[in-house]
Amino acid sequence: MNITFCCTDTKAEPWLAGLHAALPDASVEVWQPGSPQADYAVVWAPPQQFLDEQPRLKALFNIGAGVDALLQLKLPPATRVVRLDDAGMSVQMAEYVCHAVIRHFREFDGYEADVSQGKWSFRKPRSRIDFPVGVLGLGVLGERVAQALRVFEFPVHGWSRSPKTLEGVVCHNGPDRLDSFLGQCRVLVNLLPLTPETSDILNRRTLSLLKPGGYLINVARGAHLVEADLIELLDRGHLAGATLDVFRTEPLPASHPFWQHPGIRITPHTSARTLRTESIAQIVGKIAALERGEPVAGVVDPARGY
Ligand code: NDP
Ligand code: OXD
Repeated sequence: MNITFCCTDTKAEPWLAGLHAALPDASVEVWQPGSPQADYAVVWAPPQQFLDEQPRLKALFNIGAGVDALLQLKLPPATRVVRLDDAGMSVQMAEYVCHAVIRHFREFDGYEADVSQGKWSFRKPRSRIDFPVGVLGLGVLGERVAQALRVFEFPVHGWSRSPKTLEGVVCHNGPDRLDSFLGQCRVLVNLLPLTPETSDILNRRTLSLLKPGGYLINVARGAHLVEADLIELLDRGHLAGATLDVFRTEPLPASHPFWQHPGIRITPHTSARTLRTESIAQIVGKIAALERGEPVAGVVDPARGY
């Protein structure tokens, strides 16, 4: 079996060593223009030339959960695209989102500012009933985040395309229910895939529907958010703040207003990192299943966009 590796911005050697250790009989090589046909590919942001030269792949494993960039390319029609299905990301995402929600709810930024000025002062405790959290997207990551927020007893709502039942989570679904879902939330967490339907979904109109003093946490993709609309709603005082991990342009340009905005906390697309060991184990397990003719989780539907 031949496996080709084509991951931009990723150090190849440890991935090749890990794949080779798990599949000693396979040939595992870094792709170069003109490389021979492979059976499977492990990719992140491959060039179009790679896809054009590898038309007979049985599967293309994306070493991330989001496939929006990959689906912009012309893919070999018969090749399955398989994304990472958790592989250690959901616990990281739950940590990140709970941290952001709790930091805002408990006003830890305010305490930090007070302490830095030598002030010992208390703030009135807030009621979590007044902080319903909505999670856009109840997939692998969104469901884990919703469950983690329940542990802290926040009222939790979720929105997905198809109907869901999750214990302790008020589930809404479909475009007709988006506005009523948003109207019931004060904190909004975005965990949608980026597709033609979800692009720009966080905009002046939708974010205005959040309860006054709303808070946005965007951990999915920068192109979900109309950035100027967020700044306007923060400056108008309808939104109290935002934690953003993803941006339309990454790295965030030095001149971007988000860097200096007092209501915005930023991190450099790090909320849930790809973990090499877990990812290799998942890819190797899926190759074995596909070789046995069995179905695997995480197969992308290009028509749906995720
Ligand atoms: P999944 O595919 O498992 O879940 C996607 C969820 O979004 C599903 O619940 C789906 O609904 C819902 N959804 C999709 N389209 C719509 C729509 N038009 N209307 C309503 N709901 C919709 O994805 P993951 O949870 O694994 O990942 C989500 C995203 O998180 C990734 O696509 C990626 O962009 C981002 N991500 C960001 C990371 C970071 O470090 N910042 C790391 C990893 C991922 P249904 O269940 O009905 O299909
Ligand atoms: C992913 C990401 O999609 O890192 O996995 O954003």
